[in-house]
Amino acid sequence: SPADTAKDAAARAAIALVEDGMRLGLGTGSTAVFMVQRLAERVRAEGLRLRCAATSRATCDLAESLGIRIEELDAIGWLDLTIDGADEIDPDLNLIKGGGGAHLREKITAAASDRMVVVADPGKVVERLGAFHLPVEVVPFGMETTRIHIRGLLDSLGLSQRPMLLRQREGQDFRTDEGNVILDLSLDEIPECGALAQGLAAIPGVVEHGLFLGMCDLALIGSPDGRVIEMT
Ligand code: DER
Repeated sequence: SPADTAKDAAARAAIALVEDGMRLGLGTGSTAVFMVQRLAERVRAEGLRLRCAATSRATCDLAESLGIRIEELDAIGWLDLTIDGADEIDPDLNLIKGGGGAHLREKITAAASDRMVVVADPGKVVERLGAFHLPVEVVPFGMETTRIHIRGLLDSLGLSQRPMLLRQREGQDFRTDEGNVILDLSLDEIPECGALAQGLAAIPGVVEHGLFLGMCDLALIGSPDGRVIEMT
């Protein structure tokens, strides 16, 4: 499909940045799948020696099935480059992530990297963040009280009455790799990303949110004709 061609083009451009001996963070999601596949091709073809950390069990399983050795992030200690997808990318390279439910490990991994490069198709590029739901990872213990605190924060930011949905998968509450649940906030737009991010981080029971502010260094936007636009 055109979107797949765009994702693969972005993935190939990102993998071209990989140098022998690099310590890499491997992202999660459908675009990251193309990235891992392209990385595996280079590893096989060139015998690249890499140390790779995965941002989800899904990415770990895929990478290992393709012959890429995966290590725990703490075994590597620090990364040169993390390559990951995004749900929304604004002109300042602020992101909404978490569509795949991996944003906690993704943010930890990106924060442990000298450089974060995002790979995406054109549909992810927006003028303002917020049309895509904002995922908030929450500890199940006392979740209803956490929802009350989040509701209070949204009210204080002029985002009252916005839907907040407990993410489901196959009729069950979705559980992250850490065993937490996710509340998806439908905000439409986010006037003050910084205030919302800080407010969410301060709520007991909130583990992580999908706002990645000031973390992305480069976004590679693939297009269906195979070209790639760089956003820096
Ligand atoms: O869950 C995530 O953060 C993913 O990276 C997501 O944001 C992008 O997934 P996609 O490449 O399948 O659109």
